[in-house]
Amino acid sequence: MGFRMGIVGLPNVGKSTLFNALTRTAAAQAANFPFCTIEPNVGDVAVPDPRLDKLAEIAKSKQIIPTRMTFVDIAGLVKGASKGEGLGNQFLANIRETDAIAHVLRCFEDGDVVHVDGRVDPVADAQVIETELMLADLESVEKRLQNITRKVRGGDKEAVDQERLLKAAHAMLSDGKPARMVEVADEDAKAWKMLQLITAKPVLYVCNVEEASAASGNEHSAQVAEMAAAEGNAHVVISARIEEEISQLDAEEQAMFLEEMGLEEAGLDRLIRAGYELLHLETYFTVGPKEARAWTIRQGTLAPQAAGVIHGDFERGFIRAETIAYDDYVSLGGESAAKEAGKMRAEGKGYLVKDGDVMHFLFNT
Ligand SMILES: Nc1nc2c(ncn2[C@@H]2O[C@H](COP(=O)(O)OP(=O)(O)O)[C@@H](O)[C@H]2O)c(=O)[nH]1
Ligand SMILES: [Mg+2]
Repeated sequence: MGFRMGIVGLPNVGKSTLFNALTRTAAAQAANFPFCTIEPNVGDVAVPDPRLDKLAEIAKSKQIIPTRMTFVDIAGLVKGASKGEGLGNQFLANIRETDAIAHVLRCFEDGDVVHVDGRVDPVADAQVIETELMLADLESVEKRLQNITRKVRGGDKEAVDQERLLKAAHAMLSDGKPARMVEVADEDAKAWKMLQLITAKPVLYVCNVEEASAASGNEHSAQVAEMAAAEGNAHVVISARIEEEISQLDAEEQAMFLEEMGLEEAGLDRLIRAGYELLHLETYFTVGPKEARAWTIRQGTLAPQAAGVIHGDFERGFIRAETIAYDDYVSLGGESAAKEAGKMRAEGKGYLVKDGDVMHFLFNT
């Protein structure tokens, strides 16, 4: 189903450095994966998951296929972008198509790299970008409110619902607040998402710090952490420079380098995982001698829809799922042992798939 994360931020904050590191690492890891088409600013990235390696080891799977996320490097966001400055409308269209936003903030001091406003102040930068995005949303909401009036007068039920949501967004945005602060009822969730408001998307702040602060952050990233917490958004601390260097090393060199820098894992792994959490995504696995594979679903997905991620036929002809929890699979040492121990469950259409489930689907064709 393809989850997309848009990388935004002011110019010169390290977006492209980060994007290139992400995709280069992914390309290196993915040498034996067939789908790694990478457009200049769109990259497919494997989601790191040690559980998958563990399952493959137990099942002696020939191939390991991680699940993937897409990152888009969105350039051209500057003050005035909502009025068409910078790349203007083109970048706005790019952002609308994403599921979440990774907002890169410059938290490093470096006299050689010009800051557009001549100072390092990530909280102020965040506000500049957020303001542009809110203005862009406000404009699109106003346009749509105008376009919809005739249908509303005609009594079109869908249009009436849409107008109600647009008005709620309009009130919030006019108040200088992002659309994500609108409380949306469950039954409106779908229509709300269809509005594709940029400031309704969840945000992950990415604090780009200098190399020496990669492990512990600095005073700038601390301010961002405070802001993110107050807003209910997430944040990660990363050094794009370090990630760039790491992306050029092989696995063994990477491990040594990380230890030297006092880091437990590459920042990119943390970033990808944070994106995964932000989007409320979960993973289930299919495991056999041929391949061990991870699949992405949203939290709260039922078994037939989870099966549908593999193939539409699996969902349409769904009969049942044979399921083993990850911990059972690992502690008992594989599928047949789990089955003997009575840990392989037969689950029907109403089963809520859990993160880490090892699944086998039975279906009619
Ligand atoms: N010192 C330092 N420079 C960085 C860091 N990240 C990016 N840069 C530099 O900042 C400049 C702009 O980076 P770029 O990734 O092109 O920024 P973008 O405009 O946001 O895409 C480049 O010269 C990078 O080498 C960092 O962590 N530390
Ligand atoms: Mg760039």
